[in-house]
Amino acid sequence: MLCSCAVSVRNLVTRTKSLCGLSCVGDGHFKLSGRDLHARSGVTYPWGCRRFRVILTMMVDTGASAEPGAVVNVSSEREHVGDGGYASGGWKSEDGKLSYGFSSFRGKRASMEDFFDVKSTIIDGNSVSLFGIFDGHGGSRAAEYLKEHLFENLTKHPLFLTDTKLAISETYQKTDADFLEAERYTFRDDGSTASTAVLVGSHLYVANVGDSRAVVSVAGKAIALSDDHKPNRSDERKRIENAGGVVLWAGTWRVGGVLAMSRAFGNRLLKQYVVAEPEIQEQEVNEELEFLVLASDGLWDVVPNEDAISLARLEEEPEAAARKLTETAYSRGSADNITCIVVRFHHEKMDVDSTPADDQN
Ligand SMILES: *[C@@H]1O[C@H](CO)[C@@H](O)[C@H](O)[C@H]1NC(C)=O
Ligand SMILES: *[C@@H]1O[C@H](CO)[C@@H](O)[C@H](O)[C@H]1NC(C)=O
Ligand SMILES: *[C@@H]1O[C@H](CO)[C@@H](O)[C@H](O)[C@H]1NC(C)=O
Ligand SMILES: CC(=O)N[C@H]1CO[C@H](CO)[C@@H](O)[C@@H]1O
Repeated sequence: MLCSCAVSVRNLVTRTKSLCGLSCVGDGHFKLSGRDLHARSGVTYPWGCRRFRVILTMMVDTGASAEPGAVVNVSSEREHVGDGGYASGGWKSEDGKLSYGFSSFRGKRASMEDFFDVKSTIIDGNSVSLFGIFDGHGGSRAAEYLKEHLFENLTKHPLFLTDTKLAISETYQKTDADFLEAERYTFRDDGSTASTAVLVGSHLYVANVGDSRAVVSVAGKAIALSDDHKPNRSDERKRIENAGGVVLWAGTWRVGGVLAMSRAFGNRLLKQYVVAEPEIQEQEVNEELEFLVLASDGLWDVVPNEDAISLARLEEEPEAAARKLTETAYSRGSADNITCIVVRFHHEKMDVDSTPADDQN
């Protein structure tokens, strides 16, 4: 199953709605949904097909759900990462008000448990964009389930436009219950974080479960829009203890001495204590709001919020910013999965229409 393929693909333009099949044909040559894909000349890279597939699935899905024909970059330019690599891509909204980029780095360990999802759509005349990072633990099933279902179900919630916070909260918890039900007869106990940002018109809702994090740049200043769910947060410890649980030190603070976060999707065995109820913060998208960074703890463990904002600010394109962040986290020694999304808000575009023409300059 793990055939070795030397792969270096750039600028993979795809209109594929979903990834039906990726197969490895030979060095630098594979088939995707029956189409031949050849690695461009340049850097070649030994990637196991199965690993590559995980990353490619995320990317192709994301590119396609954002906009058919979106250009998605798959690149692997790091020479010194053993058999690792990273993937990135970007997209700009039709009205030019929003652009985003993502970057995902496999890290030093064996398998990828980070997933992400981006959707952009119009509901009853309102433009809606959704961004999410799902960092799995104990397996990738919970994170993958969230990617598949969370946003789909959220946008179908009857109160999505009128009471977005309630819709988010209910959908998070119902999706957790659905996942546990779907996994009922397995002997698995996968879990996942979810850090999501939902933009409805000019209102941003950031919801968090677990220790992925959302940070915005407001006039160059880093402001966290989520507070990590760590077991030693005093309110979280209290909640867990009130439910009959314990927080123990085992290398770090852990629920029941096991899990190093206090809320998560999945984690059936700790469910009484480790809930999927999100904390939600709101932010108006005004002139001062420059961009948003969502990332898994692979980034935040080694890159403080302020550094992330000042690094991302150096790059014009959100894809380049996302790549810079994952590269920095890697070079600072992060050994975990690193995935981040950078969303840039373009205010000039809004101004063009509302500012009277000034041709005397
Ligand atoms: C893809 O990568 C190329 C070269 O690295 C870059 O010029 C291009 O802008 C990237 N495309 C997107 C959509 O980010
Ligand atoms: C999501 O949608 C599916 C299919 O429409 C439904 O079965 C499921 O109960 C929904 N889950 C949530 C959390 O709304
Ligand atoms: C929780 O514990 C970690 C060490 O694992 C420490 O760095 C952090 O400051 C603690 N947080 C709180 C809120 O006590
Ligand atoms: C490639 C990589 O870093 N994989 C790791 C992703 O994170 C999970 C959970 O921390 C690890 O189990 C994987 O090995």
